[in-house]
Amino acid sequence: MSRSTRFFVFLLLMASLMFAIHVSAHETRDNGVRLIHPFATPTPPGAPNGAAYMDISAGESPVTLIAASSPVSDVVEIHDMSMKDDVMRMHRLDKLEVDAGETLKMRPGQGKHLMLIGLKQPLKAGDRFPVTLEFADRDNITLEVWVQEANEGSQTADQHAH
Ligand SMILES: [Cu+2]
Repeated sequence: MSRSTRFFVFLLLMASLMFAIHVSAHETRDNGVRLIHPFATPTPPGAPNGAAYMDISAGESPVTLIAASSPVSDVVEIHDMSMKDDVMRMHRLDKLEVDAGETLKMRPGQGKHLMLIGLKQPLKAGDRFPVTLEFADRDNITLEVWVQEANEGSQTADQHAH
């Protein structure tokens, strides 16, 4: 292969790699925070609530999430889960703090999540919808959330958040 052919092949490889990353995962970077692969799990028809997950990666300063909202539900609350009397329960948090240099991974069934309360329609795999995050220490950020099965969304986030 000539030098220029090799370079062309290299460019093609890079382009296809970037395309592959682009179609399988997404993230938003803003002012020292990375919001990696926001996703929500599908809901059955008539389900009142849904849940959304993402990785929040803080840069040189901490990140404090204080509220969220979305057009798909009446309310969005920050939730955590805990065991009480052998039953897993959810409770609302006033805020969610991520220390500088740390990454918080939200995963289905594992604790922290955004609760979409009062869904206006079922969430179907393949749908996308916006969520706006409100922070104590920075401007609001609006993200696109992808509706994916729990396994698919979690695996994609894990691969992306290295
Ligand atoms: Cu919840």
